[in-house]
Amino acid sequence: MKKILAIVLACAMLIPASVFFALADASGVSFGNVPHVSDSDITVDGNNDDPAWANALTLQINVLDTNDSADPDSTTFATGTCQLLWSDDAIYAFYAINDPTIIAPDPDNQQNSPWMCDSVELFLDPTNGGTTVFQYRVDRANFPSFDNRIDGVDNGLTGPDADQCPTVMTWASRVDDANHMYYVELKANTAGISAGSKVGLQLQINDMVDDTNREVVREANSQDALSWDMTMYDYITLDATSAVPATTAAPDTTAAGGGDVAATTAPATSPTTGDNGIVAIVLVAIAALGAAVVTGKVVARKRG
Ligand SMILES: [Ca+2]
Ligand SMILES: [Ca+2]
Repeated sequence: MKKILAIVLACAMLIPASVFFALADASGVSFGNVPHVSDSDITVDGNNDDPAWANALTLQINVLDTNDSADPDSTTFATGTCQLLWSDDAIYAFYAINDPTIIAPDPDNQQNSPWMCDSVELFLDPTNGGTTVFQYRVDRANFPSFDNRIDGVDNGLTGPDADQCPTVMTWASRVDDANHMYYVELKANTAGISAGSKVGLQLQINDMVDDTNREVVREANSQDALSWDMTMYDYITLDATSAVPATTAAPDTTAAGGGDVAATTAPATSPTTGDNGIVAIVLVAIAALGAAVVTGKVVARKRG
């Protein structure tokens, strides 16, 4: 028995570290819990003043992608936040982006290479399975585009000329050029999700710094996953807790026939952040066991 164990361990030591991470890829670690809304709670108008937004999970987008950026040493690039909510058939995202270089989107780029426009992207893997991902993009001029990988197959870019974006998303952007800000509110139709679902997630800012050069900025994640590295995504957890603040009527202390009854709002339970460290340790342990008998696969990367 000891001899068999020694052989197994010896074989495991010969397996490159990348294989361990490839095996750990499929599940990732949690960005945190996302609270629930009804579709009627959110008006997609480019403003996050719907009350539920106050209780959304908020992630920072502030890590420069040094592989895809024109200047991987840049220290001045767009950064921002993304708030997240979910309903029974969609993921909602609200982006607030500070972009120091205001570049009007080029119409040809919008149609053919929309990632070369100041824009935000949301990548969703509804099953966190690492093979099927939906990409939703809106630029600062409110131009949408959509792409996907179904079982790893690229089905091509969808833009408004194809009149297909409204079938998969609802979007609205708002620009505040005076403060170098723009905002995008997005409803990304996402079939099959329910409370408890783990949804693979990637966030991206495309920051044009001039007409032809782009900086790419993403959220911090456990494996430095980039846009289409879907086997390496971390995930959000969909929580049944309502994001809508409960409204309670204040007691009427005035005499009969008296004044107005004021309504007050109580905050819903704040979303919690997952314990990435513990999960990562468990995943690495599981991957190490699996690595002895399973070989990793090479994932082709395509940037967009
Ligand atoms: Ca709104
Ligand atoms: Ca820019």
